Amino acid sequence: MTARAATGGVPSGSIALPDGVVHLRHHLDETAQRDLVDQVLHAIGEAFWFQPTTPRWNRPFSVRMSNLGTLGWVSDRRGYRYQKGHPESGLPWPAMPAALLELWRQVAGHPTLPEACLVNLYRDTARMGLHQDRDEHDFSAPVVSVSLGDTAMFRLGGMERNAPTRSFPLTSGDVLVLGGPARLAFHGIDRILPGSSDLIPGGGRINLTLRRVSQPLAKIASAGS
Ligand code: MD3
Ligand code: FE
Repeated sequence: MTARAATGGVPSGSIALPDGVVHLRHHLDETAQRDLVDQVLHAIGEAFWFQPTTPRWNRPFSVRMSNLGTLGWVSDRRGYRYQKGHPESGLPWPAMPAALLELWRQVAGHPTLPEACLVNLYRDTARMGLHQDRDEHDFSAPVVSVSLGDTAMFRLGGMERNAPTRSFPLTSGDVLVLGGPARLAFHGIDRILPGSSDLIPGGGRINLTLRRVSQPLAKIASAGS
């Protein structure tokens, strides 16, 4: 699949990286960014943040997390998984703001809607090591990522952990669409540049990742026949 096929009607002027990666620089203007941060922080409130821990060692991530939508990604000593409710309270995740569903429709080039929006909060020294996103049951939909607040140094590799990597900044309002062969690429956040934006109350960076998690019913039915 080419980047263009994976991402639908991407406006010209966007820059194609490795196959399946589209980086829409400053896709959201200042007003759209502020509105989105307001809506997301309001939906999450105080109650829905959690501190994920690593499965093997039960060590806290440096990133704080929450989720919006019908399914949310969680990590604890039992492993990585998607679930319908908050890991401590069991309460269902808040709904995804309409603006995020609209963004997906615009850039994902995929007929279904996202089920999960992982909200990552990076304050000053938070980072995310090189990893693949492979806890979903359907890799045919792209992952759509929205960067808000401080600039992050993003690292993108290949399909194997030891493949060469490249690094480039993600700035507030940038949208990344990762589909086709890039869907399973290794990636991470080396660091953020604290104080590079004042968008997030209390400082730092918020990344939103919109994902399809389950296989469409039609696909399950045809596989079983
Ligand atoms: C490349 N988040 O939550 S978003 C994650 O900025 C995650 O918080 C980072 O990696 C962040 O899993 C990076 C950009 C991104 C998201 C998904 C990808 C890049 C990707 C999936 C495949 C390849
Ligand atoms: Fe990831």
